[in-house]
Amino acid sequence: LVHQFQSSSSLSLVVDSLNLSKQIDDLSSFSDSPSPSVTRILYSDNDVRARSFIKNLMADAGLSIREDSVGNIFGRWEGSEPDLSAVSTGSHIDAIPYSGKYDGVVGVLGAIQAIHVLNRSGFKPKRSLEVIMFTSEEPTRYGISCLGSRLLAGSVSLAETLKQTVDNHNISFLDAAKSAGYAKNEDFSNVFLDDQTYSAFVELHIEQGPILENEGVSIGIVTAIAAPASIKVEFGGNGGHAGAVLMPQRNDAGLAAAELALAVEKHVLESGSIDTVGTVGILELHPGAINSIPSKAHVEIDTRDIDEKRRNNVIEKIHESAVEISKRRGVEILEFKIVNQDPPALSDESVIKAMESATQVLNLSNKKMISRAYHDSLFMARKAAMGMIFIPCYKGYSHKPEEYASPEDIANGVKVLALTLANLSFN
Ligand code: HGY
Ligand code: MN
Ligand code: MN
Ligand code: MN
Repeated sequence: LVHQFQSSSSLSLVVDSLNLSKQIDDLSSFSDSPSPSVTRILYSDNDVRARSFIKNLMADAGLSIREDSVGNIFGRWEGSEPDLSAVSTGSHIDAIPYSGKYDGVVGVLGAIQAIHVLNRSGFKPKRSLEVIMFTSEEPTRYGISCLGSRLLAGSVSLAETLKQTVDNHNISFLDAAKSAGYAKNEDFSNVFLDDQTYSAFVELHIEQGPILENEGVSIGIVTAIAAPASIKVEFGGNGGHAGAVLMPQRNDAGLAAAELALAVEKHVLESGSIDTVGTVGILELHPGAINSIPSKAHVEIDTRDIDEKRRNNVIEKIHESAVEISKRRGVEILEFKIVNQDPPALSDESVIKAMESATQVLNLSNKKMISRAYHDSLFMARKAAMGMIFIPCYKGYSHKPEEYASPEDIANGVKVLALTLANLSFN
């Protein structure tokens, strides 16, 4: 049948766009913030509701479901040769505070829809097909990005640290996972995938950038995913009364943090490449009173680059600046922790070819591009031949309520995914 796909575009791949849009809207209603924003945090009540919503849709698509001990959810369509490594696809449904309803979701609901599309067309897989909903791609609750896929990729250090991890309400990962029905087995190394599980992994995702829309291109074929890193810094000073302590006596932790934020920008701009980015997305002052000199400042830094060495160089410089600022201001560095410093990932040639041929059969314009956002694909690339399919999103907006992808663009992405899965299932 795949050859039929290849040869004639007459074979109609029917995407139920109406239903898919309704599912995207229904899923967005499981949120801790008011519509049109979405906030869905790991193991929260709304996350648990959203998980059962996804499991129902997987069951409805005839997939057999299993969950691992951190809540990665797998929906499997057994192929005619079930002992072969399977072809997998998927993404995440957790949403950072006040974000949108398409980031990640398009790659989970779109993957389930791709299974329906293949079913409707009479396709029968040779290699089994597996849809994965990854637990906690966003770092929101525990500061760990791609927690589920990082574990699947075999991170021994993460399997250990999860047992001591607590969120900033002092709720442990273990307690939160148990409250959502997971972590019955606290040995998280049982989550690790063995190398034969998957032959390929393909993720459908909105671009989270403006290129495809600006250039009027329907499909992005991702060739590489940028190298993300995150750093936590805590400054400590004496604090004190905002009126009584004269300026020469101060060691203001807040000003140290402010200087470090500007230093991040300086080092990133000095890297010599537009591909280096840096963000201070969290800057908290303690005690957070207008008339109290900050005695503590908590800074979280996100820095990325498609060139790992250049990114690591920026991290070095940020550390040097933190030390220089703390000495000059007489402020203590209570913590300087590199939370993650990940290498970039390259898409596999065979998967790129499968995606390209799918766009040709479907007569869709496409372009090769890198992903500046990270994704679960960054870690699945360590366990399978990886590829990503991007669709345009409105003005490139993401991680904010105005995030939007049209039903037509989503349907194009679903069809390219369906054909790519069909192709990979037979090679
Ligand atoms: O931050 C990221 O790149 C991803 O969207 N979580
Ligand atoms: Mn995101
Ligand atoms: Mn995402
Ligand atoms: Mn991502």
